Amino acid sequence: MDRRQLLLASAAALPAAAGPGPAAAKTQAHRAFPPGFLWGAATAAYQVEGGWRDDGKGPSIWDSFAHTPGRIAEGATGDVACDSYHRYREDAALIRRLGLKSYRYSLSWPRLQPDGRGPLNDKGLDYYKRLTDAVLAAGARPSVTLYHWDLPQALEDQGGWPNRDTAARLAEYAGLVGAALGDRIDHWAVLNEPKTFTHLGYWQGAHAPGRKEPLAFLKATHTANLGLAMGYRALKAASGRARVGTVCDVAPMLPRKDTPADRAAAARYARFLNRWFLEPALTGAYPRVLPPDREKALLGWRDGDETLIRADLDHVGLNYYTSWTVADDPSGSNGVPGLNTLADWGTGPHAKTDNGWDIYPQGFYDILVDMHGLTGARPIEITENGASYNMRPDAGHHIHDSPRIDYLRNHLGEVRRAIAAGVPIKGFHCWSLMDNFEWAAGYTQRFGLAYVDFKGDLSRTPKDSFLWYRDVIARNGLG
Ligand code: IFM
Repeated sequence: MDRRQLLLASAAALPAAAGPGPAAAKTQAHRAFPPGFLWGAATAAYQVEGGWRDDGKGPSIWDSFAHTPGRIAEGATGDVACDSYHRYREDAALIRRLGLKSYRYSLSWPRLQPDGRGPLNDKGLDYYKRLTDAVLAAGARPSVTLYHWDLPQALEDQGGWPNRDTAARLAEYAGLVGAALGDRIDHWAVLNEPKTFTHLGYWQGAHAPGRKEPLAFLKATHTANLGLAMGYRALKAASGRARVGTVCDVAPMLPRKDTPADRAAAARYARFLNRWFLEPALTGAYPRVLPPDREKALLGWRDGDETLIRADLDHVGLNYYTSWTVADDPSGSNGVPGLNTLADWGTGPHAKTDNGWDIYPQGFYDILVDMHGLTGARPIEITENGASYNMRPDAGHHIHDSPRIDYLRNHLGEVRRAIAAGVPIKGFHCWSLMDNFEWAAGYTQRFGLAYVDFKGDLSRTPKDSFLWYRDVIARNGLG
């Protein structure tokens, strides 16, 4: 038995949360999920770890961005965040209490490679060994993302994602980490939401590194796709049992008006958002968005990239929150040649979450069925789904977040429907295990199942949604 099997076996000996009795199980059968469904929750390194300069960690673009006045709501930073770097055992206790079957987290690249190249930082590595062992001991499968947006600042200083060399750096990092942690971790994703970190980081400037350069942004998307495929190969070469995929955020694109022009714009934007970071790996080519005669130059495509960019991904992670509305914009004001759209995130006619995102569960089903057409028989996991609701503790220190329960119940219902329609969905990860640093919104938006007392002692308190989700997991279905 290797270390991972040993830890999982001892976790299996723990008392399980009570499941439903036989009568209840019968009436709930129609809401049951497939046996072995991987119920999970997710976090990401910069959003929870803190310890931003501990034990030799180098600065990331998010350290630099958050330390720049005016970038983050209320001047917040991830310097401390949930302090998971020191309190990961408390996180593991939440995992155990929920009965999670899978815990998705990310590795901080600059904690492991402070300058983005060269040998791994032993102390950083030691942290991820301890964290992973705690996750395994809590009974959950580690599901680990290599890159969730915290690029080493040293690599940004050399051009960042628009610089093609960043793909080679990512592959080096992937290989070293795969060799060092492959005894504990099987399930890997190379990237989290390449659409968001390239769009917001290099095109819109709202996220680190805060650049607004549409042409550099297009090159960044190509480097990310090369990095995915090269990182995939490096991980597999380093660890024979690694199952490697990637995580994409996807959304239905709704035409602003029911006109042929807006419908065509929505279809274009769908190719650019939902497929741009999967089709190159799976087919060796980009979906048609850019003018064909300029595509290679705009992306920095070189001969041979059609081979280099391919990766037969073992699984695909999809994140879903809300929908977009898209209008045709022949003026091309967004700066991306051929895209010709105006697009708004989170908009629509439905009720909103506390951060203003439209609640549209039906769109989840629609996009899952749509993406299945591209990903085929590959297992899909929902790697993120959840909602921001900012309820505070009441006098008895209870957090009554019933809107989050409604959100999750309705979205899980759509996942269940997609499974019944034949989409091979193997797991679901709630975003997030606990409240954390919500990027440009700082600590103003709470997505957690557990409340974190950011202004006090950083204690984690299960919300009503936590207890509800624990019961869903215990009965393997919606009640
Ligand atoms: O917090 C983020 C996460 O890092 C990536 N997906 C969306 C979440 C909510 O905005």
